[in-house]
Amino acid sequence: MMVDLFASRVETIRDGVVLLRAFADPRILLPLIDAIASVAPFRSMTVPGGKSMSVATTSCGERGWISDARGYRYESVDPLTQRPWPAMPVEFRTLAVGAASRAGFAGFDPDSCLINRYAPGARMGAHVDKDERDFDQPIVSVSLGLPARFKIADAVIPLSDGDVVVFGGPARTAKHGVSPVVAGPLPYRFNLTFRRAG
Ligand code: MD3
Ligand code: FE
Repeated sequence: MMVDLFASRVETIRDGVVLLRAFADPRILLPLIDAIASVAPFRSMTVPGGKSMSVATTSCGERGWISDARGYRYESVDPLTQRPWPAMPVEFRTLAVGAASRAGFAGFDPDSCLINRYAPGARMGAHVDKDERDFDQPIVSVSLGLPARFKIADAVIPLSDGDVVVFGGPARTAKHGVSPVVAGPLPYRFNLTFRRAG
């Protein structure tokens, strides 16, 4: 077997959950998020029950995740602007494909990047991601800004600025959520979620 010089940077939390600490560079990613949000603004989506999410979202790539009174789905046109979602920056794609590959998922081909913005107090309740077509492709999550406590099944993963987590295999359909974000020296926590949706 080939010697993996970067093996110490890869931590397996449980089967299918791989953590890459400080894998992403916020100085590169945050200005790109601002550029995307200037075209497709952050908004609080309404969930089918009628409440609005505490997390503000936007998307880039071929497909964007949306929620409204009719349910959750992916669409190629942003319902807010009636325009296609902004293209996925090549820096985003390179990061996501590289992280997946480091975690053992060769050939990840994301067509969607959901951008979640958490102000202090915002949270994401426990749920399963099941609006995608192909559960063989992993999900790559990039945390930026304020830290957060990420919960998956019975595990809690503290995530900080620049941490990347890859979820695949048996973890792909696991229940997960994010505890309320605590105020700190930065205004927000951002999470980039790369998926193969279609
Ligand atoms: C584990 N977002 O947008 S990303 C979501 O931090 C979502 O904003 C969280 O859960 C956030 O759906 C977590 C990490 C994540 C995404 C999808 C998963 C973890 C997952 C699917 C299966 C298992
Ligand atoms: Fe999720």
